[in-house]
Amino acid sequence: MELKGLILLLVITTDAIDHYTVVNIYNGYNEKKANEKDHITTIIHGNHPFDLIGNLTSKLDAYETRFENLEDKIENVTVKLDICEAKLDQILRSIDENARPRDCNEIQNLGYTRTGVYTIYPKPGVKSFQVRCDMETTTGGWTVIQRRVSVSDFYKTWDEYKSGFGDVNENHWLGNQAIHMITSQGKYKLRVDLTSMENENAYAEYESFLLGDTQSNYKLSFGIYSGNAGDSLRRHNNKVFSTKDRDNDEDSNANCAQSYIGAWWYSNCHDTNLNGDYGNKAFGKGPVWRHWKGYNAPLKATEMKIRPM
Ligand SMILES: [Ca+2]
Repeated sequence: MELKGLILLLVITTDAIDHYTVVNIYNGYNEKKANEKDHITTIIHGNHPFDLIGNLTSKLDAYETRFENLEDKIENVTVKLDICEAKLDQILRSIDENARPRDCNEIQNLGYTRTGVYTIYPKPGVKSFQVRCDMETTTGGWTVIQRRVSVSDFYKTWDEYKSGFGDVNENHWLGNQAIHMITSQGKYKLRVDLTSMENENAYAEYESFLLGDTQSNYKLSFGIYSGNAGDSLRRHNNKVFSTKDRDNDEDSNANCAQSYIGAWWYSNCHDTNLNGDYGNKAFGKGPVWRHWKGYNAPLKATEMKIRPM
């Protein structure tokens, strides 16, 4: 009775409160509640902490597999790059070797058949230099180390003989340093071509021709002789180089280089003096080859040349 009376009183007195407002408030409350319920359901059933860990683990597994695959791929690429690098290296080396002949024999092997001046590269890291290549005598491929074909001054100093002098195409000494470098890169033979004032020719060849380094004073060594000029160089085997300003010879009383106006591997002087005074007919002073024309017959032309054995 009392409740009915209250409601009636409310309906009568609160004319301002709309029926629909009450309904809306009620519906809103229900809706909110349902949403919260859904939310809680989602938390409990959909994203349960164990499910989250499971999901993460399987995702990590997948990533691990992908990383492993990537690792394999990188390894494959690395191996392929290594192979490419090795091939490139090989190609570069062969280009290098072909483009950088070490002596006239290698120039000949590249197909050059004309006698003349060429550039050789005897040692990596050492500056290239020009040489005269004799492509005609016997097999060709000779690197000329000494040449005299006309009046020429060969009475030079130690340093000049060390680094070489003259015109590579004409009268010249290639240089003890260069001869040392070339002959220490393989086994070489020496050939000496001689022309007399009467235009006769003779030659001498020596196996295993080698010039030592500067510390050895460019010590000369060689093996078996062959030829028709006679074995005049034999006396100079295992001797060291002397010049007018550097007496390394076996003559304790004099400097053979000064006595015979030359520079050579003198012992107690010589049996041949190819760097002697051009045209000089005095005993042993000219460019002579004792066993062919004797001490008093300076030669018109001389050429010393080397090639691999
Ligand atoms: Ca001496």
